[in-house]
Amino acid sequence: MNRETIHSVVTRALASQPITDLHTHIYSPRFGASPQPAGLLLWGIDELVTYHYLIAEVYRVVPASVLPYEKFWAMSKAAQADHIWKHLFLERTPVSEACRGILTTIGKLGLDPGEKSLEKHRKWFATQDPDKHVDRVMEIANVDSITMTNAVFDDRERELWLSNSQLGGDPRFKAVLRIDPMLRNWPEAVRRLASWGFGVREDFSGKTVREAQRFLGEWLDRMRAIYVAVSLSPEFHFPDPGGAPSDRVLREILLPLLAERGLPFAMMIGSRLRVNPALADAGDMSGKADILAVANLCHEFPRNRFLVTMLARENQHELCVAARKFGNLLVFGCWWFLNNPSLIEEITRMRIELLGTSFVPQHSDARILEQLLYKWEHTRSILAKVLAEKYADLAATGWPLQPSDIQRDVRLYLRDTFHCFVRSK
Ligand code: HDL
Ligand code: ZN
Repeated sequence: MNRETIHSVVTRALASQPITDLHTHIYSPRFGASPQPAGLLLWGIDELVTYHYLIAEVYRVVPASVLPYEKFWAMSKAAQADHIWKHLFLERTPVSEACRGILTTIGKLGLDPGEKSLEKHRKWFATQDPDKHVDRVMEIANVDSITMTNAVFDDRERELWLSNSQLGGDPRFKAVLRIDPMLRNWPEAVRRLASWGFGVREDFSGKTVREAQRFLGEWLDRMRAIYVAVSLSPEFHFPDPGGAPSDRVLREILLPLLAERGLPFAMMIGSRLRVNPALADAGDMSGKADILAVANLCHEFPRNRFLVTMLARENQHELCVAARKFGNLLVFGCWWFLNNPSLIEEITRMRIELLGTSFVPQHSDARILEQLLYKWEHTRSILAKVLAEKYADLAATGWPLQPSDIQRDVRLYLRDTFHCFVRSK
């Protein structure tokens, strides 16, 4: 196959391969849908345009000295969207990745990306039924399974699960137990668990380990969770030089339980939260983190499987090298501030060169349903470019590369490596 043929085979293989999206913040419509105030499924043009990435970007153009944060947050969702649309799309060129994503999404839905007013789009979305819309978006994006992020320490989410046992039954979605406070703020986690009737103490005395594992076990069962996840700060170390509680939570509570249940543990490392609290979800930053923590965990817990992504570009090469040392480490995604074409290209090229086919190139991290359309469209085109280049280099050695080889690899990259790692069928 010559370069042109390889590129078209790769492009077709990527387009036709259903994707299992291993990390998103999208919810099944069973959790309620916006604009219902308590609805957790976010969808529609106003949610898309007020994505926290765009709130951060509009505050670079209209600073808080002009529009105080509290005034913005007091605006209606539509008014916030109009503000963002005016400043980032009408008065400036929507050239950033998050802006371009909105236009890709609008186009993929068959609407006019050149439409200058949000009103027409609002009218179209108002005629959509959320549940059917989920099917349509998954079909267009060619995503066969959406992995949720189910934050058990979030009151709204926890109450919904306790009040509705059918919540986890939507076959299009899989649940993930997200437990950040247990590793980022143990005193707070102990307070919450104790208030829910679990006999835990900050000093780990008494029945703390057993009771914390009972808590985790109950939620793993209730959610039928396919893995447990946390986001960790750049200062995360294992073991922690200061003997942070996270050492004991990992060693005595979480990892033995996950090993026994055969479930992976996902660590998303490098998020420095709320450096600008007034921006809320848009106020987080990235930071270089300690790869040795990952290597130490993989080494000390060979019966556990670790899904890891890191937020700093500077950590990516070291993470690939660590993955070469530990088969129980699966590297995934170009997370958050790395989910941009220039960085997806750089990181994916590096990972293919160091890890071959044994990694998961991407997750969408989508928060709003329709973001699946642009996040996967943009990623597929970058993957096509990088994979075509790598296969052309391979073909140049005289290796008899076949289209079926490429299809098999693409299936591994976009679906099967993850399914095998979480042991789901
Ligand atoms: O902690 C996480 O899962 C991150 O992905 C955050 O949700 C972040 O705000 C985000 O949406 N990144 O894309
Ligand atoms: Zn996320």
